Amino acid sequence: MAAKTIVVTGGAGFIGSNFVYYMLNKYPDYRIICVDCLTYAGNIHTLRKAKNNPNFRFAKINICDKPAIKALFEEEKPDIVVNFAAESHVDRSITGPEIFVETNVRGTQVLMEVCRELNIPRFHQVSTDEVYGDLPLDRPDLFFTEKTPLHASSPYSASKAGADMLVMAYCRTFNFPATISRCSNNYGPYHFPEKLIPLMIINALHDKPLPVYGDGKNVRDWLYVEDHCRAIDLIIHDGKIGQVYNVGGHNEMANIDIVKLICKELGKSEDLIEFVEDRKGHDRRYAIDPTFIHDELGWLPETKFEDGIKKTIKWYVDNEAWWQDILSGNYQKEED
Ligand code: NAD
Ligand code: TDX
Repeated sequence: MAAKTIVVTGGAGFIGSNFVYYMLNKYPDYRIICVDCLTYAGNIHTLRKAKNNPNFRFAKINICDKPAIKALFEEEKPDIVVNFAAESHVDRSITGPEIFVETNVRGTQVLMEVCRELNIPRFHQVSTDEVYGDLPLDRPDLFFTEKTPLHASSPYSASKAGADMLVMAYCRTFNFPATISRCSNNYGPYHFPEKLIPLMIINALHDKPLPVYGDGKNVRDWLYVEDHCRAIDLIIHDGKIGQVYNVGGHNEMANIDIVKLICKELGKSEDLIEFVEDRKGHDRRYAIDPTFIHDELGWLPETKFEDGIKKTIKWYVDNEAWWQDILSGNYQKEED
């Protein structure tokens, strides 16, 4: 396969950084350019090992900054742009929705506009199953397919749905060469400790309360982050232009069961669990039907939840320096 140059936006965040490492490892002759403006969710230290690789470049740029994006793309002439950059935390979208519209909607539009002006051959939008809204708990037979109508519940998911609509509109109106993936909840290394799994691991390690929203029965469909990276790799190489791909692994778990499992794995008492006020508009259940990506691209998840959660807990135990830096705020200091 001919060597390619790939721009990865949001590559200093959770999934983006995993994708940077996945691609550098799998394609040693590809050039990987990470574009990230390092918001509170971006951590340059996460990319420390990538920075030693001569095929890797980090560019501190906001995806809404069109002149800067255009100058970079003119210089690097990417074959593919993969857009992970986003505000990603639902709770923050409830307390401060504005930045979600700016980054998730306008940022995506800026990237597509520059790609169009420079005839970049391929754009991939990393989206989420949350654009479909939620499913009831008493209908385990229902799943999200690519044909499920968009029905977002939170400002976060509405902003991601807005971006998806723009991508589809660019495909239809301008023959823009894009694909979209809508993935379920990811977990694994480098997950920012405001999200359920890393927050619970770190709080449990500190014997601090484990705040479970509402009744704890909300269900998420968990996918090990490397399986998501592999799906995107397949889509950008073999996917069909204009196509949406749902990505998920039939790993449905209630929040409370995950928290109990983390307590068990770490030898902590379930007495740490505290039921707290529910999230506003809290989606009840997400569940992806991954038949299409399996049939079209042969994708299947490889990591079972029982194994992935053990690996993830071990990673947090072994990499305390990574998350202590986040808790102390040191991670926002520039790399030495
Ligand atoms: P994250 O919050 O961990 O990382 C986001 C990254 O984007 C950070 O490095 C941040 O600095 C960067 N960023 C934010 N605004 C930017 C801007 N204006 N310009 C440049 N960089 C900017 O997010 P994540 O969990 O890794 O999610 C990545 C993508 O995957 C998002 O688009 C998200 O919607 C999607 N997604 C996430 C999940 C999940 O479970 N985490 C599931 C499905 C889809
Ligand atoms: O302290 C908590 N207590 C709790 O009960 C937190 C942070 C969360 N929760 C619940 C809310 C959700 O039902 O756990 C579940 C998972 O919460 P998050 O980790 O915040 O993830 P979620 O809201 O499901 O969204 C995630 O998956 C889809 C990502 O953050 C999104 O970016 C992605 O699109």
